Amino acid sequence: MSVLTDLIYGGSDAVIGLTEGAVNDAIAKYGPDKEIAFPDTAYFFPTIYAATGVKVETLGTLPACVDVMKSLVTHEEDLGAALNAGLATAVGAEIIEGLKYLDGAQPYENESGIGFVPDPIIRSLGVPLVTGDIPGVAVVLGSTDKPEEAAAVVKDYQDKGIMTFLVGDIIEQVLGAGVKAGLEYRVVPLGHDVTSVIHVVTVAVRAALIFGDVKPGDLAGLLQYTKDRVPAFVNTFGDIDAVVVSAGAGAIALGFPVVVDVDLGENQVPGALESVVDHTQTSPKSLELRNIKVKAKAVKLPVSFAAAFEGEIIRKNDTYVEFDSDHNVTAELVTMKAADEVEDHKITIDGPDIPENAEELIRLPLCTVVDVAGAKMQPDFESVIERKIHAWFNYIEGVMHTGQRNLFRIRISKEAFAAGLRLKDFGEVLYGMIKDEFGQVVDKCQVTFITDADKAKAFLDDVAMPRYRKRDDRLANLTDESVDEFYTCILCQSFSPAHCCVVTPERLGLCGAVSWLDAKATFELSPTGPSQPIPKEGLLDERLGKYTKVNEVVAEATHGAIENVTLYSLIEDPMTSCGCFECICGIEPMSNGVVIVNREYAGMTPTGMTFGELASMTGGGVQTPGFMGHGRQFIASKKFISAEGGIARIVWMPKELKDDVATRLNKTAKEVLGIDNFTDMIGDETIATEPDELYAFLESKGHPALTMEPIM
Ligand code: SF4
Ligand code: NI
Ligand code: CU1
Repeated sequence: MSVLTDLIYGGSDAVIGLTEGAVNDAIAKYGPDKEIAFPDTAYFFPTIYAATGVKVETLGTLPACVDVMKSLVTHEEDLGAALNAGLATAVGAEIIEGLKYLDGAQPYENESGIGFVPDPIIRSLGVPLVTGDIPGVAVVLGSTDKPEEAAAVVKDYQDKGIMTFLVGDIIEQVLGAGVKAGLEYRVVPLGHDVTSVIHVVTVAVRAALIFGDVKPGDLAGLLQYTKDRVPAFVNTFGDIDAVVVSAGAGAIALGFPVVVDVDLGENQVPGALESVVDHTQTSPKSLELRNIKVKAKAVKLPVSFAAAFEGEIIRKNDTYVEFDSDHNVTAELVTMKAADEVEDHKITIDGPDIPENAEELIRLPLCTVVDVAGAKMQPDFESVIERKIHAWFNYIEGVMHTGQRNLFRIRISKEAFAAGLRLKDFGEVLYGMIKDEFGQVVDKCQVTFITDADKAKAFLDDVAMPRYRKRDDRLANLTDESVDEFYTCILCQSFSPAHCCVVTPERLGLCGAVSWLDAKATFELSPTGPSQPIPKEGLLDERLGKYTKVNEVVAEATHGAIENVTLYSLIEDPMTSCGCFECICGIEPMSNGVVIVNREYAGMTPTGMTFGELASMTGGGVQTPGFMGHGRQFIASKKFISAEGGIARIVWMPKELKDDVATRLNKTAKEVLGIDNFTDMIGDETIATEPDELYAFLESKGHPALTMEPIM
């Protein structure tokens, strides 16, 4: 036997032994009927479920799973057989980790890792993954005597937006060397035991089930999906033992290359298992092996500038300067100008710059004024560009931006200011990113920061507010009837190969990130890109929103997977879902209406299903009548399931969602139903989570759904 296969089998045998022992102990202690589950997932033990179709719900199911593990370990010499043994190790790791959650235990609570990643987080990663905002997923495990070098590798991934999961003592080593960690920084400690590496494997496995419509039990389909569509790879630091090698074999079976920092000599498997002893080459080699391409940065700053810093929070005590609308005039405005009115790359500060050496928190007014000119620029694209300011400023390490237009807050941390970050750098960010992302329509771009209080006030009143109002009027009049074309969006096909969103003025993409204006701009920026126009032709049924042309274009975009799709129905050929939807709506039969649940809500709903369970009813680009993913914005739309009676069908939402959409939803309800404060009639978790309680509440409020014709 080769050293490599020897190690793999040795590791698998060890893990089988551990797993069998742990299962037997647990059954002896709790009995075979004891329920077992990972937190907040609709996919049971995901690896076992995806690979075999078996739903692990009680301890009694596990001995058969151990038998499957054993059957995978043949001790045959060839590499393919050894990789199967690696899969057995993954199954064993899943069982060992799953047993830690017995009795509702939170095994990672007092550890520096997070353990099992709940379904909603995976769904929330859909959009950043498809847009390349997260270009890849790194698993870094082991222990090193060169913490600085390991930290440099992880920092490099962070700088590139790669999501990095840490396993083992490397967690403290990398964090100790100053890397900021947490989901919001895209550096996520999983746990200390090697088996916790399964928590990233189940993310990949669930991506196949959620987005890829891979059927449970289709092992070949699963392995093909993870190999082709999950851009993950593994780096190990320090000595590797049999269990690590065997887990690595599991990763290779899933299509994830493994780079180790010890010299394996002739035991390397080119493209799958390679030695890189020089840590400066770990990242480049890993990216090369997984074919991950990272775009060169459009901006250079004294601090990091990366999507990984988007979620960073700056606390008040750490803030050097704050621009916020509670204390001062603020505005952000992108305006289209004539070419001769714009001087390319001019950055001006009109008023005082941020004072140096301040002892106390500084507050200043700020109007961020961006003028753009270009032959192909359109006024409709102003707001599309303007909304990106939020993300771009957040990419700056040590900067937090919330809000938009005249209501926002920007904080610059003391650390970032000390590192040399100044207002003019914000101008470089805007200039660089606008040219990078909107270069097709923007030929010239200039930026002015108004910090003088009087001038800022004048700008807000005389220029910005009238412009915002004009745009709002345009949006209010932008209906599905008022335009000549809709747009497709197939960005999510990289994960969900058969999915296509149809984006209309009144129905944005289900991820909530793509409005009709966005899709239109995307088409202008890249005419052969993910958004294509659909001429509004061949109306077949107005109530359903059914068009010959929509069907044709969607059939083409999904390679024939979907041939009929309606824009406004939940029941008849509803739009497909990829998996990254902000909300899911589903029928609640007793009250003859629908519940809408947002991804963030972890509790129970009156349908007897959680968000994750409802969400698992659809996805992967399939149509499931009665279940539909959609954006938050869509809830207040006159087109929301209008074929079934529209918003009058909404009987329940989590409170946070209800409050969030209340103003707009109530406005629509007043207009179309003649009802004041409609949201007061809608249940939430503080009112009812059981269907009969909900029914009683709705009855007491006279909710319209109760007297409408049967929904199905
Ligand atoms: Fe994905 Fe649809 Fe959003 Fe496009 S609009 S990114 S396809 S969810
Ligand atoms: Ni520790
Ligand atoms: Cu999606």
